[in-house]
Amino acid sequence: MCKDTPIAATVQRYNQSHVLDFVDQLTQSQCDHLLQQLAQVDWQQLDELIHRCDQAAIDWLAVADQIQPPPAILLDDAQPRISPVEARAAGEQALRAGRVGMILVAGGQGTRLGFDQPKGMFPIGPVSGRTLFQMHCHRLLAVSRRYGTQIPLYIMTSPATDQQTRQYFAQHQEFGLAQDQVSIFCQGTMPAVDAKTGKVLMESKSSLALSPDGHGGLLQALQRAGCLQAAQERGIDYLYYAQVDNPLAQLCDPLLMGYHILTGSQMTTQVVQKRFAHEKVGNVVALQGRVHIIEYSDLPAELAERKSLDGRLELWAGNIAIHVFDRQFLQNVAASPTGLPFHRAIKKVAAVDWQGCALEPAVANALKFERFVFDLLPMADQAIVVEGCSSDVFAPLKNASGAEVDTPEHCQAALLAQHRRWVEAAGGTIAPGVKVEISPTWALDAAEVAAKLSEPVHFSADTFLC
Ligand code: UD2
Repeated sequence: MCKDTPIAATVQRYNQSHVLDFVDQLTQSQCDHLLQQLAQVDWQQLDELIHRCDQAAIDWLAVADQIQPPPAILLDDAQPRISPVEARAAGEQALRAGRVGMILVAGGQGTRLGFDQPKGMFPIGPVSGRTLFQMHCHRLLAVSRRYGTQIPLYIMTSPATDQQTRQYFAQHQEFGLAQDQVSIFCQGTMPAVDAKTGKVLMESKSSLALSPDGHGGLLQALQRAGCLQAAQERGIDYLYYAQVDNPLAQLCDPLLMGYHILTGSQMTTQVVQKRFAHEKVGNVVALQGRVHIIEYSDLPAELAERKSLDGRLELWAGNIAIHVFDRQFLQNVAASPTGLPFHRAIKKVAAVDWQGCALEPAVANALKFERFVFDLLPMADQAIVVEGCSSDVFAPLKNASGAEVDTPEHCQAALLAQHRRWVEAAGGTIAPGVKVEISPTWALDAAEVAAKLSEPVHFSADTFLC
């Protein structure tokens, strides 16, 4: 039944007929499930990826002498080309005019975190226990209220996180956002293939081993879900982008928006000073007049450790995955024939062997294919880089408690430190060891805390201001 279908001829053409080896043992529904998966694969594209060298791979060592730090708008610019006051005003004007939308990528599973639900559902609020999703939604609600507009929120999930994320938002009535303000859409997947033979791996006799196609899958997913068209019809010209795992991300920050607008940038990237040479972040660099991001795993040691005359890292700009896009730029790339290049990664993927027996690989056995959103940077004719203050914009949640960096404890400490700074700057005091957590719906920034704390307040017990 499955073997005499058009897909059988296609998989045969690409020497992948083994995917149908078990069909005689499948029920009709299992067969339909497998056929549906096979029909969604772009077999020509996959064949090219298997047999051609990595499209996205640049030999960074070969161009090392051309790689420089990116031209950036720095925090300590004595004579900035664009005044922060002007930039903030331009960003606020765009927000008030309803020209800004928000993209949150939340397809990653919390594998490194040891959390078996979507990472956005991880409770991180130091006093409140609010989840990452709640914190981002409260911030967006606060920004929307401040500028008198409904900022649309586009949340990208993956097959592993989609259903639970939708249920979570429905259960919590979108955390106070309007229902039509939140669009949840699922990213695409790519088959994993055997690293030695190039054969597509089967997760079971009736299912391919599919993986999310990377956060760069955002473009096709936005396009497929109609979100780019809907954003255009809604008058959205700019799309702010952040990862769900960073609760310090200043969503829709008017200052960053303003720099993006006043420079005519198509893609703007917020960076922070790297903490050390081999920090696990992308490195934002300039190469032949374009901005690129070299992932930490691809950065040659000599480049990572290169120092400037003042002794600081020459490649200082760490990618914190906060971007601002021109909506039109995304539409142009999404409409282009090739779109973003695929990166190949060799990873462990559980599969079944030719007899259908489960294989638990002891070593990395498979090639996975992912797109990275930051590959949009070199495609932008005009891209700018803006430095942010790490303690105010970056505290990613990556690892389980006990790891050296980016654990829930690190994240919570950064949140509490920021709120402590805001309270003390407003003349308040917090007893040592006492936790004060501030919801964005109570105060979005230091200025709003100062306005709220009209007289000095002393906090002697853990407090959640909301
Ligand atoms: C990412 C960046 C790194 C730095 C760091 C900052 C890459 C490859 N590296 O490292 O340069 O900016 O973040 O925290 O991006 N995601 C999806 N779908 C996918 C894959 C990822 O939605 O298919 C989301 C995921 O939910 C997470 C984010 O993208 O929020 C980053 O995912 P990652 O774990 O692949 O990248 P990471 O954290 O190692």
